[in-house]
Amino acid sequence: MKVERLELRLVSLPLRRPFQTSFGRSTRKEFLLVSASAGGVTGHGECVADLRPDYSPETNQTAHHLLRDFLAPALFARELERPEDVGPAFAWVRGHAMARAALEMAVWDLFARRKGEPLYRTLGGRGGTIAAGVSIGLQPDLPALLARVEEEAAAGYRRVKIKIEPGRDLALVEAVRARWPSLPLMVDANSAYTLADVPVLAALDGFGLTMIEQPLGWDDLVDHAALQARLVTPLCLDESIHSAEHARHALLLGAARVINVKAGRVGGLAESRALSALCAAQGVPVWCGGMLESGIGRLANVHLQTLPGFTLPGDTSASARYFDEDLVDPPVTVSPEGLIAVPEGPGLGHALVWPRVEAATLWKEELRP
Ligand code: OSB
Ligand code: MG
Repeated sequence: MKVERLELRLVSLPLRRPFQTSFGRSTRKEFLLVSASAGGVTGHGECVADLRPDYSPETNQTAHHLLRDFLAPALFARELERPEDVGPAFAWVRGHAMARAALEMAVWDLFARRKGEPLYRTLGGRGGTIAAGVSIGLQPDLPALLARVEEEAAAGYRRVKIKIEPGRDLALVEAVRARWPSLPLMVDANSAYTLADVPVLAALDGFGLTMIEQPLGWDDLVDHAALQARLVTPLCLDESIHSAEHARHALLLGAARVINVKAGRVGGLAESRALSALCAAQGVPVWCGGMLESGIGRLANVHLQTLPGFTLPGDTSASARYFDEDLVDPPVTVSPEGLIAVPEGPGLGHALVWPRVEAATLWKEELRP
C-alpha cells in the first residue's frame, strides 16, 4: 500500500479550564491533525507539538515544516506492508519526534480501518478497559487545589498527579496527603528543579508518593541518576526520554524507576511499544502520559495502553475535563470505578465529528505525491 493523499490542518480548541505547569499556562489546545488516505480509507493522527517550545523543542510550525517538506515526501515514496514500515522511512530524520509520530499514528489508524479492526488489535494489545489517572495543573491557591483533587477523586480516578514547582511543592503535597492519606498520589515538576533542590525533593520522600516525575533538566539523565540515588520515592522520566534507546540508557544509569510514555515524544506508536517491551523485560513499570489531546490523540492513548507493559494508570482522563465538545463522538468517558472502555470499532473506534473539526480548523492543506 502507498499513501495517496495527506491532509494537514491546524485545529484550535478552547480549553474549559486553563492548564498551568511550571513551564507555562495553556488556555487553548492548538494542534496539527494529519489525515492519511489510501484506497478510499482515511486514518487520523494528532500531533502533540504545541504553540511554544516550552515542553519540547517542537512547535506546530516546526512540525508543519517537517511534515510538508520532509516526512510527507518520504512517506509517499514508500511502499508500506505494515504500519511498522513508517519508522524506517523516517529513520534519517534527526529529532522532530512529534511530527514523525503524528504521521505514523495516521498510518496506524489507516491500517486498522482497512482491516476493519480496532487499533489495539493492530498494535498487539487487548480489549476491555484501562485504568484512568488524572493530571491536575497548578492552581491559584491551596483551597482551589484541594477542590480539584476532591472532584477528581470523587470521579473515580485511580491515581492523582499534581503539578509542582519551586515554592509550590511541599505545602501542597502535605495538604493533599493530610486529607487523602491513602490516595495514590504523585507529583510532576516538568524540569523546574536542579540538584541544588535536593533537600526539598528529599523531603517529598515523607509523603508516600507513587513517584516524582521529571524534577530535573528536560534533557537530563545524569543528574536524575544522582538524585534517584538519594531518594526512596521512584523517579519517573517524561521529557528526558526521546526513544526506547533513551529509556535503556536511563535504566542503565539508574536515572528512573518508572517511565512515562508519550507516543509523540518518542516518535510513534511502534517506538512506544518497543519502549514498553524493553521496560517490561526489566520489570520497570510504564504508563501513558498525556498532552491535553483532543479525542483523536486521546483515543490513540487508550489503545496504546492496552499493551502489556502499561501496568500503572496513566494521564488519560475524560474529554469533558478539557473540552465542552470533543472532536469525537462519543467523547472519552471514565466510569465511577475509574475505568475507560477500549473502543471496539475500526481504528481509533469513535467517529470524528466533521462539522466540529471544520469549525475548529484554522487552515488546511492537501499534500499529494
Ligand atoms: O508533563 O505530563 C506532562 C500536559 C502538557 C504537557 C506536559 C504534561 C501535561 C500533563 C497533562 O501533565 C496530561 C493530560 O491531562 O493530558
Ligand atoms: Mg510530565
